[in-house]
Amino acid sequence: MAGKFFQKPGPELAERVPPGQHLAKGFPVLTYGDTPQVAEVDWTLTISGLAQPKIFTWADVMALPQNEFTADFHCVTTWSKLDVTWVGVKITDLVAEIALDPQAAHVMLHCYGGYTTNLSLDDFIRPENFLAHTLFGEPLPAEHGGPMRVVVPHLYAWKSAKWINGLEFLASQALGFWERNGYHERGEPWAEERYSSL
Ligand SMILES: Nc1nc2c(c(=O)[nH]1)N[C@H]1C(S)=C(S)[C@@H](COP(=O)(O)O)O[C@H]1N2
Ligand SMILES: [Mo]
Repeated sequence: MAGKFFQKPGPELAERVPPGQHLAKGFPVLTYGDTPQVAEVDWTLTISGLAQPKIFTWADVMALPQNEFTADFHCVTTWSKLDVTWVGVKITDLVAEIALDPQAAHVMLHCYGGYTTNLSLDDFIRPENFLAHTLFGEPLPAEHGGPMRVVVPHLYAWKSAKWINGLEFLASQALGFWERNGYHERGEPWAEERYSSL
C-alpha cells in the first residue's frame, strides 16, 4: 500500500523533491543481485584506464581528509530521501592523489559483485561528491554499500555505486549496468533523465 511507505512532502520540503518523486519513509535498500560482504581490511580501490595505475587500501582512504556530508538521495524508481548524513572523503581529494591522463573525460565505477555505472568527469569530480564509509553516524551497513560506496547527490542514485572497488578512466563515454539496460546515460533528476536518450 503506497500510503504506508511514501509521504507527501510539506511545502518547505516540496521544492527539494524533484518531479515525479515521493519521500520515502526510512531508507530503502535498492540492490540488483546479492549483497557483497567485504571486510575493511580486504577492501581496495583500483585505479585503471587513463591514469597511472594505483591501488588505494582502506588505510589510504582513511588517511585523506574526512568530511561530514548532508545530501538528498533520489532513486529513479520514484523514492527520495532528504538530508541523509554521511562521513567520508571528497572525490576531489581522492582524485588529487591520482595521476590522470589529460585524455580522461569519463569514468566507469566498478563494484564488488560486478555492478558498474558511468559518469563524465564533469559529473564525477565535484566537491559535493564523496566516498562514504559512515551513514547516520554508524559504519555503512553492507546493504547500503558498506564498507565503502560512492555518493553523487546531483544525479539519480543508481550512479551512487555501492561496494566501490575501482575507477576506470576513459576518453569517451561507455555505459554501465543500468545505462546499458535502458536508463539514461547521465540521470539528472530535476530534468527527469530516467530513460536512455541514446
Ligand atoms: N553496486 C551497486 N551499487 C548500486 C546499486 C546496485 O545494485 N549495486 N543500486 C543503485 C541504485 S538503483 C540505487 S537507488 C542506490 C540505492 O542505495 P541504497 O540501497 O543505499 O538505498 O544504489 C545504487 N548503487
Ligand atoms: Mo535506484
